[in-house]
Amino acid sequence: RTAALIGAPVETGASQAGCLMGPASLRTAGIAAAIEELGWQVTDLGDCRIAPQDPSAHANPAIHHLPETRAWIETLEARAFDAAQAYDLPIFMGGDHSMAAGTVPGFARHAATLGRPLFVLWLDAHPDLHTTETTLSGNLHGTPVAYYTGQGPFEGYPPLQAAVDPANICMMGIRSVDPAEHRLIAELGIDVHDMRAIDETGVLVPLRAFLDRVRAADGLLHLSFDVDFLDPSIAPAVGTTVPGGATFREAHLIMETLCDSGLVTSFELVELNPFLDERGRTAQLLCDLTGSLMGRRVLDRLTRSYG
Ligand code: DIR
Ligand code: MN
Ligand code: MN
Ligand code: MN
Repeated sequence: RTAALIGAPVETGASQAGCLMGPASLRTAGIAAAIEELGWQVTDLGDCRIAPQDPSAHANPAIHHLPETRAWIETLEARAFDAAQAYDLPIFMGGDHSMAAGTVPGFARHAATLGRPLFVLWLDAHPDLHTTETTLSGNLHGTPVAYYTGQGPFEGYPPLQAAVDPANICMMGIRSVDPAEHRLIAELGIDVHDMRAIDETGVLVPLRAFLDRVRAADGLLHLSFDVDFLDPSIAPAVGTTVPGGATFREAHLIMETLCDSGLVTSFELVELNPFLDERGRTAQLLCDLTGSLMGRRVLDRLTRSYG
């Protein structure tokens, strides 16, 4: 099986600098070797880049770095589409979450060429469901889900290439939602499992139900992993920490279960800010989680005897 590593040094969607270093930190933590060790054939395609952009104004004065975001979306949409044709598992190393406004539509366009739907598992403290009209912070990493499900208006963004059906999204770990996002969750009927729901049922009940839906629809599955999904006590290197996140074992169990399902066709690690890390600790954890997603197991359980 073939995997591609693609760096997306995007930080213009976040409030503070540092995500630019995310791909370098993941490489330093040994992400390529961790995957190769599991029998994958790994190609590191290097980092994507955009040309310098001229500033532009938007009716919403909070918004910053709109031309850069637009350029990243166009670049990453094309890179995701191409990588999905050429590799079994493209892995985008972010970069703040505004990059998903490019990667997800690129993978959705690829799925459409196969006549199959794209599903998205969104692991995040936030639903990222703002439009350019509703964002209060102006940080465009809060907008990708609204964009790729075809909401609007999105003045200043490129025309959406391929949309994801909101019914094909599952969100887990959510614990910080703005009022406009709350309204959109209800309107679109997105399958959201907030931290209270996870406390009540654990991660496997909603995850298995979602994977059954992906399998039944013969869907492709993209995993978007925001570092702030994790509890800040184990993953401090993110600009928007929110208390009460997923534990070490909850996160590994999700990755292990996804691995067993064989359904994941693309993956992105986003919002790692190495400037905020503690001696590479968060980057190392992300490499280990990637290992669990791609086949690492400490002990092979005797699955058969447990039935
Ligand atoms: C907040 C925070 N909803 C915003 N969003 C973040 O700025 O729109 N997303 N941090 O990852
Ligand atoms: Mn996010
Ligand atoms: Mn987040
Ligand atoms: Mn559900």
